[in-house]
Amino acid sequence: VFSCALSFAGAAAAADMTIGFSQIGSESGWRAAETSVSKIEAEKRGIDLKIADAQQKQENQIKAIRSFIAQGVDAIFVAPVVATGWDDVLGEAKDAEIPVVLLDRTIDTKDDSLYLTAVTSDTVHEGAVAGEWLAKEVAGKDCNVVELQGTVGSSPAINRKKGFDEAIASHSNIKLIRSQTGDFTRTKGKEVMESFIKAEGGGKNICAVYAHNDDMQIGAIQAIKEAGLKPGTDILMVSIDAVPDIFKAMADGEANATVELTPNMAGPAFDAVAAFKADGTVPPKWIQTESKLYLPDTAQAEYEARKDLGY
Ligand code: GYE
Repeated sequence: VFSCALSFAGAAAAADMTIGFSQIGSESGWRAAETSVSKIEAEKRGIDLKIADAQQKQENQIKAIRSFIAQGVDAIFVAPVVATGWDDVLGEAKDAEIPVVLLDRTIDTKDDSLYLTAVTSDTVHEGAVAGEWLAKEVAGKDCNVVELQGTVGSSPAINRKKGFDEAIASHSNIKLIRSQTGDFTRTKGKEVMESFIKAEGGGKNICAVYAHNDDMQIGAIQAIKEAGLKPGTDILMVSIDAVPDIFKAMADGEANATVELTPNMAGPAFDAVAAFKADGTVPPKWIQTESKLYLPDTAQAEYEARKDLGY
């Protein structure tokens, strides 16, 4: 009876809430899906969701948060483009007694009272899953890896690098020979991969590509094919996000592994805020989402399951 009353109270509290969402932009298919899923989840709960697109600029996110504070919204969601520089503006939200929830990325702060909870995956673990998959796949054979990093200074880029580095550290046959940011976009991912290919004997010296997201990996696949090589066989391809197009590439034999990142971060965030508003239920500081490894054997089914989710 208690949990039913709680969810009923939570639902009632949600129905008349207005929430401001400072979204990074639409740098990747995954981000576009997060935005479309957050609208669906808000609709389900009768929440008025106001989304501000920052075009990947922190100053635009800070402006949007200040505008949400001025509007007196019930809560503020932030997907922080970079990890630093949030204490002042989140302090202003705290002074206005507006709860803040972090989505899909975290911030560097000494004061975790600046946010109610963070709904994210374990991005260090994601990097480790990718590294462990590669180590198993090459089974002791020498392998030169190149890395396409996410947005400089963002928590997923920092953590996915950390996790991968730690996972391959005990495998002396795997060497990370080049690493550069592709800013989580297909265009930059392709450009950087083209430069890696040029610098590494036309790509012959490259055994694998580890990309911090599938969108950069899809750009890398195009670059590798244009260089006359076969991604997925000449060069192993492992990345993160589990977007439909990486499953298409897998089904075509052009990618080998991806790690799940659900686009539904907003659903749990809405529920945490509603419960907090209804009766002060304080959520855990971290609501963790799953990071499952996907391989080509289920690619077609996973593509079908995701293709209409707004990626
Ligand atoms: O992997 C990428 C997006 O913050 C974890 O941001 C998220 C990342 C995701 O650009 O596609």
